[in-house]
Amino acid sequence: MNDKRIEKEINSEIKRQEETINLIASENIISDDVSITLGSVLSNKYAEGYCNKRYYGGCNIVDNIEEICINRACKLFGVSFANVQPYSGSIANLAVYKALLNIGDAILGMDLSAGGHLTHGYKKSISGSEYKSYFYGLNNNGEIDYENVLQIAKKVKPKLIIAGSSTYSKKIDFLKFRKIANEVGAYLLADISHIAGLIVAGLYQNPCSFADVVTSTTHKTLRGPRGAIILSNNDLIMKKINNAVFPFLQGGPHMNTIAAKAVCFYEAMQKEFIDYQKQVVKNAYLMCEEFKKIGYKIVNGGTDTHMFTINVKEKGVSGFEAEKALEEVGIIVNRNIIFGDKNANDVGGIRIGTPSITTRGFKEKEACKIVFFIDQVLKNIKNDLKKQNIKKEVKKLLKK
Ligand code: DSN
Repeated sequence: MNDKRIEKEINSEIKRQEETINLIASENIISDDVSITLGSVLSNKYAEGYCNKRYYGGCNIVDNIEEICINRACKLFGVSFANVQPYSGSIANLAVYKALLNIGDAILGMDLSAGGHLTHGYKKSISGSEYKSYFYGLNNNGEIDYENVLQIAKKVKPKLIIAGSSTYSKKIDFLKFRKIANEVGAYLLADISHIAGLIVAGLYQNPCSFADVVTSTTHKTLRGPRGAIILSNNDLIMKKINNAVFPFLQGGPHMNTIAAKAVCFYEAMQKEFIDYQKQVVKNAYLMCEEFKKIGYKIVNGGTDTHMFTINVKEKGVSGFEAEKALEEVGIIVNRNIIFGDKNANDVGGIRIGTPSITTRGFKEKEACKIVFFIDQVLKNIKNDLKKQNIKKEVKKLLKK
């Protein structure tokens, strides 16, 4: 590479990823095939528009690629229509709002502090500034209280209800959400960004037959490139969504990413992918149960998925302190707002996810060791010598 400065940074990032245990629930490690596709000549091509209706010449090959990608997405999730162009999950959600709502319409999503996403109505996001956003939270057990969601929905009469979360580790009952949406005459959007891989593997209810629209990113449990998709069985809704994605929100689709999404979907159709997802869930469950055994409180009471959030505030440590101290020993997590936190800059949880370590081949034994390391760090947050020793242990585990 001629650009030595960027080459150096990339090499440092390779080393950082190799030498740390990554527990960020929304990250994963792409395959070489996805990586090669992302860096391919497809990056050179402009293709504004949709298959066979482009605003540029020379699109016959990328038309094939987008068609393959759409067909695979439809097959994988069991839907009739897919838009594979969204650059990100945020854009995918905005496209749904643009397609189904008028500015000022009411939407109902999960509260940010309960695990909702910024694009589910947070006031500082366009989803909260342009639409009238209302929220449902969790009950005292940290679970979704569907009766309460229904009561709120009856009161605020949303035009759209969003079922989905960035941290909720128990299973969401999408059918119950459908019934609530029916009762109040709302559209139902299922945002499956975190759990898409689990759904494909049959480990989580597939909302595609209940929700009017489903959005997902492709880079979390699905283990593909950064980007998103929008799925639906409704022809009319999908036409509006296509117009919302292009030309309303986006310009030229990133054809290299669309091809990489197609490769990701191919990989997700293989048997090994199901085995991988089973191990992801097994590792998360085991780690979560280990944390419980040694006295940690799990925010949603447990996990049925690839992630969970532990309450570190109860142990006298802030989320920020925990994140920082764990990074010092080579364990990467993200601090997380938990119910009852008053200030987003001083949060009491850390979120732990297993997609990345499982791609690396970690199983039960390694998962248990990681819990032990985390507990030791949190108990010795100010003890540098102890942390140095744990860092050595982390390195040893990564070398195996
Ligand atoms: N940033 C993603 C996550 O970490 O869950 C959501 O956008």
